[in-house]
Amino acid sequence: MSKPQTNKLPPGQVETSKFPVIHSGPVPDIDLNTWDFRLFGLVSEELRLTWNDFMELPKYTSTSDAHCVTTWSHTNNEWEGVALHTIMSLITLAPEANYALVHAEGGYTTSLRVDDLLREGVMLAYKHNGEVLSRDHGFPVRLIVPHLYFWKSAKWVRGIELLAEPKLGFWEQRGYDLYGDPWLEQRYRDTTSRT
Ligand SMILES: Nc1nc2c(c(=O)[nH]1)N[C@H]1C(S)=C(S)[C@@H](COP(=O)(O)O)O[C@H]1N2
Ligand SMILES: [Mo]
Repeated sequence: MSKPQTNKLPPGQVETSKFPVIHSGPVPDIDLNTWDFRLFGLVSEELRLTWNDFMELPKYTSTSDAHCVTTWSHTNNEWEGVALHTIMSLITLAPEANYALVHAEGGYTTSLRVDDLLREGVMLAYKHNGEVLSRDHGFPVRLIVPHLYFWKSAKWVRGIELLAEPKLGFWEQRGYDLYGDPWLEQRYRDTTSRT
């Protein structure tokens, strides 16, 4: 039995049936022959995966809801890709590496904690509802962090930098909350920076 809709959404969110496309800057053109994904910073050895390396990793599927800080939610998204804990298991973190800055095409960044990267449902996704990710939604790969507001789910993701201290990403620098838990409505650090 499915849960009633009313109990499903975090406070202040409204369900939308269409899947909005939101981002700053242009949609990048990606060549899979030159695409790579890197884990760097406070790791014992940097990891670089080519597209072929990435596609050889074990597949992971997870269904989750997306909650944008601007109040729309798009529920029941089936994502297919690679679990982030699979990728993190390929490296050895420095003991002080508790934070991460996610890097995407064109300079978009977002800030996360390493323990949040290892949570259930957190993944690098290349399919949405059975179809290859569209260019607008992040082709070839986007991060999915279902338990935090959707600005953390970087489209066109290219790497993760491991850090000892939190570093603000694109929206966190512009007043969004550092952590962004939708169930606690951690939207903006202060009301004056609301856009
Ligand atoms: N690279 C990149 N990723 C991004 C963004 C962006 O501007 N650039 N915007 C974020 C925000 S604010 C939201 S709500 C979601 C929107 O994802 P969608 O376009 O697939 O709905 O992408 C997130 N990931
Ligand atoms: Mo957003």
